[in-house]
Amino acid sequence: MLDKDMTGLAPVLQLGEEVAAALAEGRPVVALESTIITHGMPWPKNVETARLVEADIRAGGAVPATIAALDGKLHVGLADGTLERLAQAEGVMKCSRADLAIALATGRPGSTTVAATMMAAHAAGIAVFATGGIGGVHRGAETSFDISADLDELARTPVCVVAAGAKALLDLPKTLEVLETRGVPVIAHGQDAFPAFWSRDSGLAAPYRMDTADEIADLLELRARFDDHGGVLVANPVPEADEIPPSQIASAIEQALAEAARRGVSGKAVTPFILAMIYELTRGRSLVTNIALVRNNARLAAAIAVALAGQRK
Ligand code: PSU
Ligand code: MN
Repeated sequence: MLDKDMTGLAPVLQLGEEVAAALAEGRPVVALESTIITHGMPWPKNVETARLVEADIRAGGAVPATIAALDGKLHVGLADGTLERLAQAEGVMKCSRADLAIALATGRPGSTTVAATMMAAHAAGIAVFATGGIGGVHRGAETSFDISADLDELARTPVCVVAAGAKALLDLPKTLEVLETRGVPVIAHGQDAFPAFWSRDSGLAAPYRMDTADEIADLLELRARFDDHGGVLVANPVPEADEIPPSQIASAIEQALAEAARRGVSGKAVTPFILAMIYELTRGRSLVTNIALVRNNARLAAAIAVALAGQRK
């Protein structure tokens, strides 16, 4: 058994100065993940995007808090030089719930997935988090059992995740089923359909729709009154000008999935492998769309964080 004094995260949490000040004063903060930087995009677009996303959050009136495990500390808010080193580093651990404490205990550099970013954000007192897409139920999960830990984290950790839905390389109907079973409200922003990352419409209806950041903030405020309430998924469609219609991305997805299966790619390596292959197959177009949708999510997350901070005054 651990001594009770050993159980708090405070000794390993390292808040950036700006983040610490904003949290202390009740000003809006938006958490950002780092797996998208280390495993989701190629250098140097990854660091360029991370900087643009941080700037978008600032322009929206909130403070960005990019999260990563470095030198045994859980950093919440990275200095620009640290962000750049992380973006170029080799051998960074992709940390989901199972891995985060291992990275911290061993001192290895670790980037955080949606699941681990939610854990860190909650520990730091941050209620809103922007990312690209969440992990979900993989196609063939009925035999592989490959279901992202992001879904369980959404069920248990009270953080609002703003994402462009989930990728069509996942099994989206099963992903929505699991979210419902685990009690996660899924809200499409500004449309009825659940978005599919590069495409605005997955062909599936989202369970709920809300059109403004204020409405979403009201929901978060009310939900927080229940004990053991978990997270909320806000599914924000990619802007029309940047979308890749389903018909144009489908063959790249099929080819990437087939190649992953042929090479026996499994576990944590699946999502990064498929993303990199789709980037090649679309000759970079998937990345342009990915950048646009993350920035769009950052703007909405900032607006939600601002509305939430206004309510709590
Ligand atoms: N989707 C993306 N880009 C990403 C990821 C998902 O478009 O970089 C990352 C996120 O960090 C997400 C993780 O939490 O992949 C899910 O991985 P897994 O399926 O292994 O849980
Ligand atoms: Mn998986």
